[in-house]
Amino acid sequence: MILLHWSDEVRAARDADAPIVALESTIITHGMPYPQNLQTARAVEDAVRANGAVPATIAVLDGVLHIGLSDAQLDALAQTPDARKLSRADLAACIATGGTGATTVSATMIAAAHAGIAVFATGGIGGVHKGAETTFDISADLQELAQTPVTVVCAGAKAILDLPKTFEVLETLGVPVIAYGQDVLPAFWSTRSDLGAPLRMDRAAQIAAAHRVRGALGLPGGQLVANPIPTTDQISTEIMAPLIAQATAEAEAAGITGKAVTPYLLDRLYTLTDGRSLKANIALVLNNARLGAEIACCLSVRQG
Ligand code: PSU
Ligand code: MN
Repeated sequence: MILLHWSDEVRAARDADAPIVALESTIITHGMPYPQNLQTARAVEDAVRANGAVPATIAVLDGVLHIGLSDAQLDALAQTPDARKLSRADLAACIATGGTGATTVSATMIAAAHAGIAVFATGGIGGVHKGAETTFDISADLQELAQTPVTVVCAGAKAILDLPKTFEVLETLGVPVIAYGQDVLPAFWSTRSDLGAPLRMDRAAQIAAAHRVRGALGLPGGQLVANPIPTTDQISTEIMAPLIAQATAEAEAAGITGKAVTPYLLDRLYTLTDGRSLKANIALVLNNARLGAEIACCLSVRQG
């Protein structure tokens, strides 16, 4: 059974033990409109390369799990909005039935770990949705962080979520949450939330070292690195909070549930902010790609 297909660039990096950074594809198909999604995907790959690592964008195309996409494949995927949105629950089924799907954080972590890639950069992870006490809507991303040994670089949990509950669950699951260079957790579009960071690290080498120690201790699960959006690109929580409340109320009134919730909210916020939320989203993903590459470079240095 052929499960994995490696792109030439990623295979060469793997064979040379060069640093690799995994990238997800749901952000391309369900997180941003075309053509900004394609431009961003390319720019993110270039940001990884510019910082000394090789990007491996992950997706399932016609039943094959791709570790690294060609530019033509990236282009085609960016124009396949009906690609499935794959998490741990449906990754195998999509491969088995010859389907095409984009990988969320959980499915990308599984693919990365399977391929031996330790670092993964994205925008924001999924988490506990507002109102989860009645809907039970909690992203599979959180459980994945508890069981799959990949260091995930994000800009915090998406601020459409209930951030206090999201970080409580991560604490319960024993997931290290590391704020990069500051004492508070970032809030995706904004550099700061009002939540203190459980851990703080100021250098990529420290994050890589912690990843290694977890491996040496035989701990399952990954690390979550919360890297604040660059200040010049942020949108303050004062501006975002009422718009998020409005989008959330609209989603509820429209009866949006399950996998459709996150894409619906992101799309509404794009409109409500006149495109500013997308600009910020692009800036923070690029920023995470750079830090992911730095961490991957630290990890690929042989230990004596
Ligand atoms: N971050 C973004 N845009 C996105 C996502 C994350 O900036 O579209 C995606 C990720 O793939 C994440 C998913 O895993 O949203 C979470 O979806 P859900 O809330 O349905 O678990
Ligand atoms: Mn959900």
